[in-house]
Amino acid sequence: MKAEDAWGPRWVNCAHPLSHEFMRISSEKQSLVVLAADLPTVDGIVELIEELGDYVCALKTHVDMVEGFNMEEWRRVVDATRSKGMLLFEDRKFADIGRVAQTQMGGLYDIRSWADLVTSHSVSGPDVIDGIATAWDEVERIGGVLLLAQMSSSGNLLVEGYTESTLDIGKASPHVLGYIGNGSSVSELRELRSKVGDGRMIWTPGVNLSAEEGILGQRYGHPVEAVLAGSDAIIVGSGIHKSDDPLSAVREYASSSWGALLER
Ligand code: 5BU
Repeated sequence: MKAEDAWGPRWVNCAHPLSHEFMRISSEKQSLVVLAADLPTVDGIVELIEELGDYVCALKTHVDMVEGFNMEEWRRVVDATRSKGMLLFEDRKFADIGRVAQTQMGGLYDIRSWADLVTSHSVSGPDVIDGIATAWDEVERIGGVLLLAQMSSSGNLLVEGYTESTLDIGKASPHVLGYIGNGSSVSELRELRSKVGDGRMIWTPGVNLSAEEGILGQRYGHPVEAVLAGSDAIIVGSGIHKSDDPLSAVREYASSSWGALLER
């Protein structure tokens, strides 16, 4: 199916080129799955990519979880991700002043050189986005920022007024591809979508086909309901990599999320 037919108004109204890249990949793979590869070794992550990559649109990493990190080893993750035709998404959650965020895009992990997408808080104001974008400019790469408008963790402080201010910051920047919306609450997601409109994406963690509650305050909702409420990507970690049969699990997340998009 052609991406523009599946995605309708989102295809027409999103401006960021990587949003179209994501929509194109999703239509090819018939999946809205972003895999949260929360594993401590490069070997483990590469294995996951090779086993599941055909059903995954973007690989979400926490690079600072990897034990004994070195860039040469990390290249294996980057290469495997590319060979499976996925975007690479570092869930860094930047939150500092612009200049420091710019520097943090380099350094040991050199996120600017391999990540297509990163997350950022908006708590420090809009300049954090410019800092991130400047770092991508330095290496002549295009990247997109997902701002945390909501979170899935219980008791988080991203209350309604904060969410609205975050959307104002996002609207003002061409680097903001979209927002993180809370998958554990259909009503919050619906509300978020009505405020965001069609011009930005909403990507959603806190979704699981079976678990109701995660560990340490993680909350879950159903991925199909999240997509029907306006989410464009389901971010799934343990629902897939902790499953007894990760391949069957990823297929199930892929087909149910894709079906929900078509229904929407
Ligand atoms: P899980 O195993 O599906 O619960 O993993 C969820 C992933 O999404 C994990 O990597 C978190 O860092 C990430 N996440 C989240 O769970 N909730 C949020 O609000 C944000 C990110 Br932002």
